[in-house]
Amino acid sequence: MLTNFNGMKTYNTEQIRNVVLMGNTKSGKTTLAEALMLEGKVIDRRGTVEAKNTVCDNTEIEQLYQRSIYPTLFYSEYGDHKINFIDTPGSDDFIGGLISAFRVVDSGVMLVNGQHGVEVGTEIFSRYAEQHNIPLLLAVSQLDHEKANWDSALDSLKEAFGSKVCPLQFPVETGLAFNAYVDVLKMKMYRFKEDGEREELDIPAELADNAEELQAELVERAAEADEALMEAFFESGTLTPEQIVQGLVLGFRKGEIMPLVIVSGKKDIGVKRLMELITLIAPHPGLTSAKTVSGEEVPCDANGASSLYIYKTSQEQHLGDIAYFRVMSGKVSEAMDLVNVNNGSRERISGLFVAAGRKREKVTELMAGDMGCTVKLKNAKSNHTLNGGGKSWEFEPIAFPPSKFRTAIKAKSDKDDEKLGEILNRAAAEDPTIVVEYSKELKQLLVSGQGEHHINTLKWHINNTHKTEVDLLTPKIPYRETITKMAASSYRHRKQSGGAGQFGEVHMLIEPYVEGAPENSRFKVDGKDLVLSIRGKEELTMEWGGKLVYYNCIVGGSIDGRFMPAILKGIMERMEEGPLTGSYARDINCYVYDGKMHPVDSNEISFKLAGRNAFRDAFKKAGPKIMEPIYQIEVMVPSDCMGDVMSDLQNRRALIEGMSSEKGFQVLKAKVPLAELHKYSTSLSSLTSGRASFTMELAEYTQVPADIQERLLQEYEEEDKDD
Ligand SMILES: Nc1nc2c(ncn2[C@@H]2O[C@H](COP(=O)(O)OP(=O)(O)OP(=O)(O)O)[C@@H](O)[C@H]2O)c(=O)[nH]1
Ligand SMILES: [Mg+2]
Repeated sequence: MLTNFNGMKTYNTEQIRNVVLMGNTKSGKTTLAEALMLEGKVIDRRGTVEAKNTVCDNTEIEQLYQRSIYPTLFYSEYGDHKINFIDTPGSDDFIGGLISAFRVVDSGVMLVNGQHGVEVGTEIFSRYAEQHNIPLLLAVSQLDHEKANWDSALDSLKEAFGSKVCPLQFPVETGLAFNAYVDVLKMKMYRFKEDGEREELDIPAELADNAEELQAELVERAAEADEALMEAFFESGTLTPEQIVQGLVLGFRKGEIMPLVIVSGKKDIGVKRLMELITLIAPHPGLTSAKTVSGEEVPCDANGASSLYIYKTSQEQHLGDIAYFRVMSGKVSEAMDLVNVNNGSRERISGLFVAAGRKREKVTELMAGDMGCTVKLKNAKSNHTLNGGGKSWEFEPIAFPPSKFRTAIKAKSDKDDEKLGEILNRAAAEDPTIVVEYSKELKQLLVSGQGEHHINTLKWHINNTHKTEVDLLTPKIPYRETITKMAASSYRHRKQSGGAGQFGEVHMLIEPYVEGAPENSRFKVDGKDLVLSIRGKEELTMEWGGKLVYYNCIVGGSIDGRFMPAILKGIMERMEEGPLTGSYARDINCYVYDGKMHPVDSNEISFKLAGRNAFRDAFKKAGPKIMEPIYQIEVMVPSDCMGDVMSDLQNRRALIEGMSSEKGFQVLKAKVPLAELHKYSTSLSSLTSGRASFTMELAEYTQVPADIQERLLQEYEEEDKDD
């Protein structure tokens, strides 16, 4: 059905365009992709999302949910050009696909649903595009929908992007009767018949004023893009069509103009024109260069050394791993030998393909700037660079946004533990926004991702593709323990059972460690002055943050020097398993200043235990407190949901730090304890019908409130009893 591939030409760099299709979920990207491929005769029939037969939503899970989850490479041909597109998911949960696409495209088409205008996805994704210097063409879709509203969609775009928005078209009518638009670059009207055939017509009199007004606006915007054009405009009062395009090209590439067009993928309206405009306005890859980790700029030049960059890998039955790449420099051809700079492995390009979803066509050569895929590489992952010509270029890795949702995961049956680890590692290699880690501290296997839906998709795969049952559990909170004041204690460990006994006695004093504070040697213990003479000092940085400073203040040989490391070992055991709740302890100065030995029974074990217990006792007397991780969060909320989001945050012990407004959204900054953030992305989504988004980052550790400390202490005691 979708196999009607025509013989593929080899396209030169200048004939190629690389474009990402992006936009809020359900804006119609995947549907538009079908129309783009039909126009380019890559397919001979359009599939639909509902019929589960589109090129881009080609996995079982995408068809199940009727939405895109992975970035999908496809191409179309227009005139002498080949346009490589990447259809991306519109849900924030799968943002990884869009971020990786940004690394290999040179421009983007942002679809905006004509029923809703700017949505949260439009807003978030355009911010990312700006960060990645990807210029955007705006395309209003679904104007054939009965609820479509062109005027309000246009207003919302102007509100979001200001004067950058530059309409090249407007619809004649919207809603069910939508079948025509006016193009103010061509100054023609285009009407589409039921069978998709396009008629070019003169602009009717009643639309002439509107068309002229928009054209005048367009001319001005084009003139502003360049001084020479501005002069030409002042001289003649207008610009020629070629000059307008020239201005559009310049303004677009500088990110100052966002041309606005109309498309309907479902009705195949404006699709050919969109391709034409892409070939006219969007930059070809030869105009770009890419940076390597060592800061070298590598121009995208077909005459350079061969180099390709893998931005995605996926797995298909019978085929194994497929690596999707962009040719960064030179030419890549079949049977070429390249070296993977990231791991030194030699790779042969045994099959070279262009791809439209799962449909691949074999080609012999791809030029700099083109995109394709290959199979059977030995050891290649996304972010890897493969070079020829003895080059050691390593292109900068894609920086993915930090995770927003974290859960603990466990195989239902213990025998599946190892298999689960393998599945997760593979999933993380295919989708780098999945982060897997085993927490020694929490004794849990944790997976993090961009949202609950993201993680549920992963769970679906584990269950369905890998036939492994798992449970998702609430992750434990990595509390920390520390002390607030000085305390001293002594502990005698003695054991006399049968043969050799055990004996060790340790006197110690602990106090809070404060970065940069002067060293203390005078203390008051039980009302008496205690002056320590510091003989040795060891400053240890804890793996989990914070310090332990271990002072040897033994005088007169009350404890032999050879036992000091054993005492430290005992203390470290309790640092690792804090005396209050078993969490990691941090930021303590510990002075060992006295003790006793037994000529026969003292050994390392005895001093380790004495040190361990003396530390525990001192800790409990030293105003101990439990610290919890606090995250800095930034929530982007549509103004009408602000109240609900605020009160929800207040129930989560949040400290609201500020609010600002940005392009029709409110940006809320707050500090929130991690313990209150479990499934926050899910709650936020339901409070705002998916119109909000947020980021979170560890900010600091602060003391938990007294009632919570009390509860945690009790819980630990109960647990201890169970043991
Ligand atoms: N009326 C109308 N409906 C459309 C049009 N394009 C897409 N749709 C419908 O809108 C829904 C979403 O379309 P998709 O193509 O899956 O949208 P998407 O942007 O790929 O969505 P995600 O993959 O979730 O990001 C489907 O039910 C389509 O049939 C259009 O031009 N007009
Ligand atoms: Mg889609």
